[in-house]
Amino acid sequence: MSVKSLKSPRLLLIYPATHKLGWVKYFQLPSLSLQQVAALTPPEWEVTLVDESQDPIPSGSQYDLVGITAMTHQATRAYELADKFRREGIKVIMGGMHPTVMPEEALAHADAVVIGEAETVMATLLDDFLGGRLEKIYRAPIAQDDRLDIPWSRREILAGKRYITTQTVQASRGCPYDCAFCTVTQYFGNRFRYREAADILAEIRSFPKKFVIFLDDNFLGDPAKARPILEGMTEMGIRWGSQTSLRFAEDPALLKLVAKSGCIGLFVGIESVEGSFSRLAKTAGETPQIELIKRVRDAGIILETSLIFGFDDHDPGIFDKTLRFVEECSPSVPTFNLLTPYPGTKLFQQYQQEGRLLHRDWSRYNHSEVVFRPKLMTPEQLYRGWMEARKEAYTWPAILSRVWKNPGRRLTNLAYNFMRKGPNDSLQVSDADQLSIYRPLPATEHLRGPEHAG
Ligand code: B12
Repeated sequence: MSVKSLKSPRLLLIYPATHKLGWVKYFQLPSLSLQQVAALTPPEWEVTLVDESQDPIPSGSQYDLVGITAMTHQATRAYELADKFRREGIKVIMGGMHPTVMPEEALAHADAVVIGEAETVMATLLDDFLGGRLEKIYRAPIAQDDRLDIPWSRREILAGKRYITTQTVQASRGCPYDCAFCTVTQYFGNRFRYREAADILAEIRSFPKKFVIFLDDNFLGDPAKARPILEGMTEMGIRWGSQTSLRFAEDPALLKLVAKSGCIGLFVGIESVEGSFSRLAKTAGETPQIELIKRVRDAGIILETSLIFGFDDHDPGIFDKTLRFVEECSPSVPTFNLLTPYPGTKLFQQYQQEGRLLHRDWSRYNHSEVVFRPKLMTPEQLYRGWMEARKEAYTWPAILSRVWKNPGRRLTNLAYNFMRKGPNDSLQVSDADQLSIYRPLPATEHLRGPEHAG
């Protein structure tokens, strides 16, 4: 059926929620993915955003087309929602990281799937929909150049919702490092692609407050490209935060510029303190990580370091070694995650081939449950070690010692640590039992492969 005759077609975009959030729902960031999809939608469309953590799911009758985004842990809920709208006779399109790596699975619930970045395919998809010739797959080519040309995201679709801030932008996509546990290189290309500095600075200048969060994987990954953005922000008196790899701190002049440009916080993936995952291309440089962490900390920047437990060369000694590492370099906020082999990664492929995946319940691929059989530990040892490490890193003496060693922003540091302490303290082994992390998978489940997009 063609819907070309409709006056103003209506697109509903949904960010699925995996569980109910209390007051913290107002301390989240809005989905940039969907703001970007909205920006790619021609102006004749009426676009509505539903963030399920804040909004009820509406009836499909008010819309012509529904678009749903999904990371892996959101996929189960995304499929439930897609099924609901299709039962109401509304066509559903899906995109984002999970449908990108599992398009065949997503197509069991959606009429069309966007594989990869929507910028090059969204207009065609919507035109096809209006013309009644929607195809099943819209595959974006994997970008080969080092330029990123994307429209500014549409923030007005967030009206009426509350977030910690809506002032988020993305300066770059792509990554040359291709880590085994990450999908970014395969789907966003093996180069850092940056937007023009002038375009980013103009977008930041349009914000009412002098504050921005960059939702990049590695904002400082290419210092030559990041420098003009940093210089621009220095002149504008902006305060900002982002995710990056630590390597930038090898260059004292760059670290100085980062601090001077208004950086208040950085999130870095350390991943592992020993073994092969401590020497990843993205982190390995001349200077040991411990030294780089101290440098960033001493520059007065709040540093959140993410550490992962469960790699194949991790034995039960890894928990203590990691805690000693954290004690020595005292990053502002240490975060500990359970290794999660996401579909579409080399790790997922390996564990699947080795029959080590415990299940494919995507809602439990969330960094807080053991979903695979580790090599040098039992799943239970991994879960308990992770839980105990989180508690130990957030005892009051550990927190106060960290805050004391961080010269800048002591009160903010204390507040962050306090916010993390509660959830860490409340973890219990019974959670693991309740989540039945040790339930074995029927053998056939191991044989099904991820539907690769590449
Ligand atoms: C910013 C970010 C966050 C923010 C999210 C803020 C928010 N509310 O969205 C924060 C810090 C909160 C976060 C948290 C988590 N994140 Co995160 N995050 C990212 C990051 C760095 C960028 C995502 C982004 O906004 N990109 C900008 C947009 C514009 O790009 P995009 O999402 O790819 O969308 C484009 C296309 O995919 C497509 N598209 C997307 N959705 C849709 C929908 C439709 C209908 C269509 C047509 C197209 C389409 O069009 C867009 C434009 O091209 C990515 C890495 C990456 N490069 O993707 C990881 C990433 C998405 N995160 C990841 C993970 C694992 C998490 C956590 C689970 C981690 C944890 N320890 O808990 C949590 C989950 C939090 C939650 N809300 O449930 C993984 C997901 C892996 C997977 N297979 O699911 C990624 C890929 C990181 C990685 N390297 O593996 N994350």
